[in-house]
Amino acid sequence: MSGSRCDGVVALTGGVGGAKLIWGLAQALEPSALTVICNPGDDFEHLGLTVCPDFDTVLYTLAGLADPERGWGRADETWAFMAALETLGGETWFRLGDRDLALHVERSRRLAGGEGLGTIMTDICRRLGVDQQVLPASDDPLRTMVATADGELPFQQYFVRERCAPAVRGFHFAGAAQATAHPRALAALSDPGLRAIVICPSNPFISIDPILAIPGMTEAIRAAKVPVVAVSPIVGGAAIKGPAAKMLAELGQEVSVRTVWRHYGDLIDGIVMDTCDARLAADADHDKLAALVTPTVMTGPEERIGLARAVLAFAGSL
Ligand code: FO1
Repeated sequence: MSGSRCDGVVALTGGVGGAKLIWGLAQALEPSALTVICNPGDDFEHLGLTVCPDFDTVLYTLAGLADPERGWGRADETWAFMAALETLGGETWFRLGDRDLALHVERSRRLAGGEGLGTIMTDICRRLGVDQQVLPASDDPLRTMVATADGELPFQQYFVRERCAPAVRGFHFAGAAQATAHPRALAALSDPGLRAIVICPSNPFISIDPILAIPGMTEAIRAAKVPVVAVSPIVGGAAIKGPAAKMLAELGQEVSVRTVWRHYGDLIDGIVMDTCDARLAADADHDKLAALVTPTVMTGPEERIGLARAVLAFAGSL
C-alpha cells in the first residue's frame, strides 16, 4: 500500500481489546496505511486534567509502553503521586501513575492553551515513536453517561468507582450532537486509497457507538463504499474483558456475537467470530452477512498479528 497518508485501513476502536488488534494491524500494514479513530466517550475531567483512556491505551500499546496486566496505563509505572495525594485526602478512586500523569499534565496544559486534542495527540504520538495516524473521533468533548437502576452516572464513575455494579438501563452520549467529527478522520474515510474499515473487538454499546453518534461519522463510513468488518468482542457467550456480557444481559440482549452483528446492522459487510462460535456462522449467512470464523482471542503477539492478517484478508475478499 502506498500513496497519501490516509490510504489503506481505518480502524474504529475502544480500549484494551481493540488496542491489541490495532497493534496487530500496525505490524501488518505500512504506518502510513493505518488510521485509528478512538472512542472519546470514556474521556473525562479528573483532578483538573483531561483523561482520554481509550486513546492513551492505543498510544501506549503502539509505543510499546502499555502495561500488559492492567491493560491501561504504562508498564514502567510508579505511584508516588497517588500515594502523596492520598496523604492529602485527595481523590484516589481513579489512579494516575507518575509517568502517565506527565502525559495528562502536558495534554491538559496544551488544551488550556487552545490547541485541538487531535493536534496535541498527533504530536505526542510522534514523540513516543508512534507513526500511525491515531485520532480522537472529535476534538469536542463527548462524554458517555450510563443510565443505571441507581440513576445516571458519568462513565468512569460507573466503570471504575462503582466497578460496573449498578444494573445498566441504557447510554447517553452527552455532547455527541454538538460534536464535529475530526476532519482528519473524515479525510481518511474519504481517501481514494481506503480499502477497508475495521471495527475492533470493542464494546459496541460503549466503545463504538459514541464514535458513530458524532454527526457525519456513520454517513462517512457508508459513503466510503469499502468493506466494513467488525470483530466480535463476545466469544462463546462471554466478553473477553470488561463489562460487555453483564451489560448485554442487563439490557435484555442475548450475550452472543449475533447481538454484535445485529447491533451494527447494515453498517457492516462482514463479522469476524471466534472458532468456538462457528455454529453461528450459518445465522450470519441467514442475515445476509459474510462471516469469518477464526481464532480471535489475542493471548500474545502472534495471535494479534494472525487476527489482523485474517481480518484484512477477509475484508479484501468482500
Ligand atoms: N481503570 C481502572 O479500573 N482503575 C483505574 O484507576 C484506572 C485509571 C486509569 C488511568 C488512566 C487511563 O488511561 C485509564 C485508566 N483506567 C483505570 C482504565 C479505564 O477506566 C478503562 O479501562 C477504560 O475507560 C475502558 O476502556
